[in-house]
Amino acid sequence: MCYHSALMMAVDRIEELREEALSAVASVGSTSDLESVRVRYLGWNNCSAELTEIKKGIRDLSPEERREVGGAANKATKEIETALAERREESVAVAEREKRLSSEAVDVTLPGVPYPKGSLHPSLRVIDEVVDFFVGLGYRVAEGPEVETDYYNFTALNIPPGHPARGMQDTFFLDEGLVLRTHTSPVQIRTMLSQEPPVYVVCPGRTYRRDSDPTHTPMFNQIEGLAVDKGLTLGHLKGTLAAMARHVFGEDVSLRLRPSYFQFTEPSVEMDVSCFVCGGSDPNCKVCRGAGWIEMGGAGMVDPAVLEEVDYDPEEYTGFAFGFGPDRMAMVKYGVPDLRLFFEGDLRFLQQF
Ligand code: FA5
Repeated sequence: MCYHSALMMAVDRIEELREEALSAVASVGSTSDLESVRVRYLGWNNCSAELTEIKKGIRDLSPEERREVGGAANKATKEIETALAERREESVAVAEREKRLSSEAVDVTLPGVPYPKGSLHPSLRVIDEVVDFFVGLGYRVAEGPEVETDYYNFTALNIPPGHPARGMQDTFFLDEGLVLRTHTSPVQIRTMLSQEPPVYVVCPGRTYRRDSDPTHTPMFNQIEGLAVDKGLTLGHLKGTLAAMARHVFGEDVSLRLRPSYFQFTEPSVEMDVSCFVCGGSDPNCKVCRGAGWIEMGGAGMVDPAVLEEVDYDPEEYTGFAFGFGPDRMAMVKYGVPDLRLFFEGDLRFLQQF
């Protein structure tokens, strides 16, 4: 064999071994297989590999042959070592990732963390029932601001500055001319100023007075109602309120109107419902305390002075208005002895409803 073909065979064989080794490295599936490939192609201790054998034979070659075969063998060895190192790193990274995945695994079959379920506040339940009733009759829901001007809260309701009726509602005064509204009646004025009659609105909302005892809290809810139309009478007021009381307290209750006084209604009445617990038969009844009647709120025919204030013609239109305390209604309905419990935010109390 001539010098050139022997040299070419050795170089070709090195190239073959390099390719074989690289594809073996690329296809191994475990670190132990990787080690076998290394031993097979690069040898280990006494275990010689073909490439190492070729390298050993280099010393018997002429200087030119040595350079060529040695260069090819060193290059192949380096490439195989690099490929082996890369695969080893890869497999370490894969192993680490697998370890992390299994240690951080989430058991999707475990039950979730339950969120505590809330319940409707007793006052809100009554407000919803009353509002639903009036919406069913065709009333619209109207709202107004809790920080109110003196004009809407008092003056427009026929309670001018200095009038003794202002003293009946212990007021929280804010800046000049502003108050925390003491009732929802200012919404009557805002509604009438914003539209022409006929008016049928129901206005739930928070109100404020400097009060605190078992039946009075500084913040409480009211529900106002206002109807202005041609030919409305006290009879319409009584019929409407009686139907509302039956809706909230049950079919057997009846309504009683007592003469009263409000600066913005004339005549004015106080409305009571018959006791739905004892019907007046139990002198020791916890709800009506033997009276047979439970007070619900104030009402009356809209005073002509108020209609004039909002530019409605009192000769053409009449109206009735009413204002209940839904917190007091809830107290009676659910038998709660102290109104202050409603606003302390104690979950043990609120979860009972
Ligand atoms: C008024 O506030 C009138 N605006 C009601 C009204 C409207 C009359 C329309 C005529 C026409 P009074 O001050 O009586 O009225 O309050 C009405 C209801 O609010 C009371 O019956 C009571 O149920 C409730 N209330 C009043 N003050 C408190 C308080 N501090 N805590 C809880 N409820 C209260």
